[in-house]
Amino acid sequence: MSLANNELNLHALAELVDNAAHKAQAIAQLSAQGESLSLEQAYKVQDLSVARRISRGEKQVGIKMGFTSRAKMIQMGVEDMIWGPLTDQMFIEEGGEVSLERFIHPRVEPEIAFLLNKPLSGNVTLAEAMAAVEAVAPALEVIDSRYDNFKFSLEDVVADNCSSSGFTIGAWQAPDANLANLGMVMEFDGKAVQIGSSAAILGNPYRSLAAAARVAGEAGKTLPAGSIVLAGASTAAQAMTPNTHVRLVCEGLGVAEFNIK
Ligand code: OOG
Ligand code: MG
Repeated sequence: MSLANNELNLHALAELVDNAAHKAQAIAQLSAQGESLSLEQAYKVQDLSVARRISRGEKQVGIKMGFTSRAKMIQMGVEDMIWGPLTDQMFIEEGGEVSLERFIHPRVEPEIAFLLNKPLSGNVTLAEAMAAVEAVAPALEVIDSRYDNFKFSLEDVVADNCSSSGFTIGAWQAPDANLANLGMVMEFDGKAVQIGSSAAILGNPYRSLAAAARVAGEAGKTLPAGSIVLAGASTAAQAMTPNTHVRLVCEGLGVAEFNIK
């Protein structure tokens, strides 16, 4: 089946990925099903699937950037930065518990989160991006591709809301720290499983924030004050295992942690 460029098919694909996420049941990659989506169509599917979440009562609380580090691009075999909305349903209380049953084949990755105190949209300088930050925090993101074997094309993963599934945020810090090169160690039960630096995130996580403003602007959107922005993982993601304490220790920013059951 080849994809006709009409709304109806995009709605059907949005329903497909949304149901897969909602029921935690994997589906074949859209590209493997003969659906050749353009990147623009993929973002439209993402938009429509997020609209389904909103209609179920979820609220958008921010956005996440993806593939902002070489480590992630290499792990997943893609070359471009992506982005997608975060909703309140994805929020994992810091130090709380998360059940593997909610997911298909979840992975966790170390991130840095920003909290905005001013709206951001369009082309902004690094200084403007920094001036819009109320607070910064270490964060962990749970990603769970809805596709079989966690395999996808760039368009597939965009349509699947960039694998977004969960996130937890450590204690917010004043944004006065220099974020350009902070050591980031992600531990499972106290043992380091991924080690990196915030420098891996576009050379400086604030660049990811500026990129978030730009892509939001290109999509005709604004990141409102109060938004959370996840800058993207600094290392490869790690498969989640049962009964595990996950902790990110980020130099100068502190920790973010949760328990997998
Ligand atoms: C897509 C999401 C990428 C990141 O931080 O780079 C991402 C995926 O890897 O499944 O969240
Ligand atoms: Mg991520």
